[in-house]
Amino acid sequence: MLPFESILKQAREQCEAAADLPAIEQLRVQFLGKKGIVTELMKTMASLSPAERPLYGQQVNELKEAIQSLLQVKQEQLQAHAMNAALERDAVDTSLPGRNVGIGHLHPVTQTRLRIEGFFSSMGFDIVTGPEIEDEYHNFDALNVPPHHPARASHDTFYLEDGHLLRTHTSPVQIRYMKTHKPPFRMVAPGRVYRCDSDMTHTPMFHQLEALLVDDHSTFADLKGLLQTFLEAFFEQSVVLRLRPSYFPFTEPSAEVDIQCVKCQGEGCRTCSQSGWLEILGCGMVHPQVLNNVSIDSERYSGFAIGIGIDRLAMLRYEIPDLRLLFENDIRFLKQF
Ligand code: 2NL
Repeated sequence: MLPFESILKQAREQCEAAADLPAIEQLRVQFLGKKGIVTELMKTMASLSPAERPLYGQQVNELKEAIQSLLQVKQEQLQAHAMNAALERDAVDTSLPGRNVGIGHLHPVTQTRLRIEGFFSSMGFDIVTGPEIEDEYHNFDALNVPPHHPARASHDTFYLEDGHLLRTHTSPVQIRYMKTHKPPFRMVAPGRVYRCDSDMTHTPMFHQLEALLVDDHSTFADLKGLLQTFLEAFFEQSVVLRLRPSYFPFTEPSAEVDIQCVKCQGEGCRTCSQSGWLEILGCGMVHPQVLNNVSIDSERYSGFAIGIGIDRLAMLRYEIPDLRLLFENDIRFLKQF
C-alpha cells in the first residue's frame, strides 16, 4: 500500500475512534502539527528530483486536505452530540403549569368599605376623611355628649396628651364638614376608630362609616327609605327591616336597625344566634343641639345620620365567624377572599 493511502486509512480509523474534542486535537497535532506525519512528508520533498516534486507535492497536499476534512467532520459531530446532550439534560417541560404570580387582592374590610362607599357615591354622597387623633370638642362636646357621659370615661376612650384622644367614631369628620359646608349636603365619613374594648366581638380598633344628610326638610321616612335601599343593594337580596327605639346623645329620635337574617330568612341559624334577626346599624335624626353647635339653623334644616360598623358587615357578607380573624393578617385566612 502506498504510504499516503496507509496514512489516510490510519487517520480515518483513529478519527473514527476519537471519543471527544481533546482526542481530535491530539490527532491534529499527530498528523498536521509542526512535527506531524504530514509535515514530515512535506519536508522529504527536498530530497526528490525536480521532476518528481510536483506530483509528490500535490499528493501530500491532497492527503493534508483529506485529513483536515476528516478531523473537521468528526469535530462537528462531537460538538453536535455535546450540544444535544446538554439540551436534553437542561430540557424545560413546557407542558408544566406556570408558577402563580400571586398579585394579591384587597383586604375583605377594604372590599366591604369600597362596596358601601360605592353605594353612597351613587346616591350623591361625598366621601370625606379626617384625622384619627382628635380633641374632646370634635369627638364629644360638639356631638352633645355631656362631660360625664360613660363613653368619655378613660376605660372606654384612649386618651393621649393635652386633651387629645383617638376618635371613638368618625362623627368628628362630620362636625368639621358641617362647619365648612352650607346645607343641603350629603356625605359619608369612613375610617378607623378606637375604643378600649377587646373580646370575642370587640377589637380596640375597628372600622366605621357614618353617613350624614342635612336638607330643608329631610325626615325619618327619608332615612328609612335610604336604609332599605342601601341594605338591599349591599346584601343583593330583599331585606326586612326592624327599627327599635334607641338613644344616642347626638340624634333624636334614635333607632337601632335590625334586618331579618339574610342567611336563614328569619328561621333561626348560627349566624343570627337562633333569633332570626341581625343587628346592623344605628341611626337617627341629627339632634338640633348638634346642628346649632356647627352654626346650622335647626329651625330651618333637619338631617339624619347613620353609623355603620364595616367589620360587622364584612363578617356577614363573607361568613367570617370571629371578628379577630380580620386583624390577625394570617395570609392563609386572607387568601380566601
Ligand atoms: C352605631 C351608632 C350612629 C350617628 C352614629 C351622627 C353623627 C353626627 C350627628 C349625628 Cl355628626 N349623628 N352619627 C348617629 C346615630 C348612630 O352610630 O351604632 N354605630 C355603629
